[in-house]
Amino acid sequence: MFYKNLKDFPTDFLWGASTSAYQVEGAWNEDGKGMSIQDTHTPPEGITDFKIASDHYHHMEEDVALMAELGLKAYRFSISWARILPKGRGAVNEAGIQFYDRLLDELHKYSIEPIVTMYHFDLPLALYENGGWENRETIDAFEEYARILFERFGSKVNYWLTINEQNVMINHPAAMNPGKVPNKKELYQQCHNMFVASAKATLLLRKMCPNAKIGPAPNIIAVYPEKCNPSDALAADMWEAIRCWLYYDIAVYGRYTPSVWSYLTEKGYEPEIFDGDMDLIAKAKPDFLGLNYYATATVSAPKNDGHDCQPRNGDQQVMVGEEGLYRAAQNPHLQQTKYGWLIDPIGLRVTLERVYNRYHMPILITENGLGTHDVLTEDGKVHDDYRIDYLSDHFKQAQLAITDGVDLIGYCPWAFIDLVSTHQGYNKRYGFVYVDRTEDDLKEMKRIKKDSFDWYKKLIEENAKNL
Ligand code: BGP
Repeated sequence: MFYKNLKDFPTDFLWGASTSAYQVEGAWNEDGKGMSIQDTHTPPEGITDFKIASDHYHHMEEDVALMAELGLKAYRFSISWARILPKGRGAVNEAGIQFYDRLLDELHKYSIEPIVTMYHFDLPLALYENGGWENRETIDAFEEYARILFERFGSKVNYWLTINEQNVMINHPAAMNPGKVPNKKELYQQCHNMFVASAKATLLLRKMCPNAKIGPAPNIIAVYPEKCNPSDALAADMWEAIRCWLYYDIAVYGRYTPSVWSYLTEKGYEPEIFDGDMDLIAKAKPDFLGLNYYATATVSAPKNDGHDCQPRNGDQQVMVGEEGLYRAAQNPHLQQTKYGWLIDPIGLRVTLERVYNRYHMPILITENGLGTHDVLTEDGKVHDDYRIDYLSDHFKQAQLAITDGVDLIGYCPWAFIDLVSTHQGYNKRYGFVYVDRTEDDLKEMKRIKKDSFDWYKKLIEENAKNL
């Protein structure tokens, strides 16, 4: 639909930016922090690990001052579970609590709304070694961890996100399982246990911080059938149900998506569900839906020739197929980033529409951005006009979605500052702020505002009036 007049972004719109603990903090073994599974990561030759990252742990005040200069209304970050509970449960690390306390105080000083992810890919190693998410004890550990977060930080946080990209952890498990990659049956048990853990945390928040809001943050993207033949459409529906709807249906409707449950039982992947699990899940309705969006997917009907699965690298945006269900297809209408991620601003509008029409709940975009090489030029600047184009194209589509009637409450591009990519090291940059380091030379980690910083600052000041 084309409009003569677009609706404005709401005046209290949460213009934000995102990071996650293991990708930005560094200080991996300092001040009592325990190890997380990310600390065991051995990257390919020439690519950095997560140990120093952007050293935000030691630059926190400087970084928050930059957020204030950028004019951020909100900052989405994650708390490192192993910094709070070095063994995943049990003794609390007070130094870890103090770090996040100081961070929250700094944010409040500048009236920046914290949006806190409780768990972003960095399961404490001790829990992983005890069976990880397949072991129901991890549900109890998550509830204990949630209790500590709400007790210690509840008075300072209005927005919580339970688990980042649970669907990516299940569908692209290699990066999240340093040992053996689990099979699908094991993965869906992990998945179910995460659903129960999120529900318990949500119910706990209702008791402990009744005014705070909480929601999930899966990676949700629209899918297109490759052609208009009905079998491609059916394959796309199935892909969307398995890859996306399951994660919101559990959160919002408190039940497994029927076609996904049929798929799980048919394949023998269905999880063991304990008495009371589904009641808990049904009671724990979120307040809003977090949504990470980078690119859309395209699928065709399966060919059942043993090649439907086509596994590629562990990159979460690279489509995978599934034997007998759907097959990854190319979309010739879309450009790609240097890293092969499709660029599809209209797909964001399609995604927001589909989500809103299905759930009628406020949506918060918790991630979206362009990962690419940036060049620090001789004038000491980073001229990232390509990032400005990317974000501006996506913001325009978000505004169209608002005009369509979608209740979009905020937009947190990935990322506030350069940080270590989950799969591709430090050269793949996303930030508004450049960090002067390379894969193997940490230099002084100087913070440098990119051109996109000035552009976003103005956009926030004007509430995107001149998009
Ligand atoms: C999302 C993750 C982020 C971040 C982002 C970019 O899936 O939630 O943690 O990594 O993708 O991905 P990458 O770092 O692989 O470029």
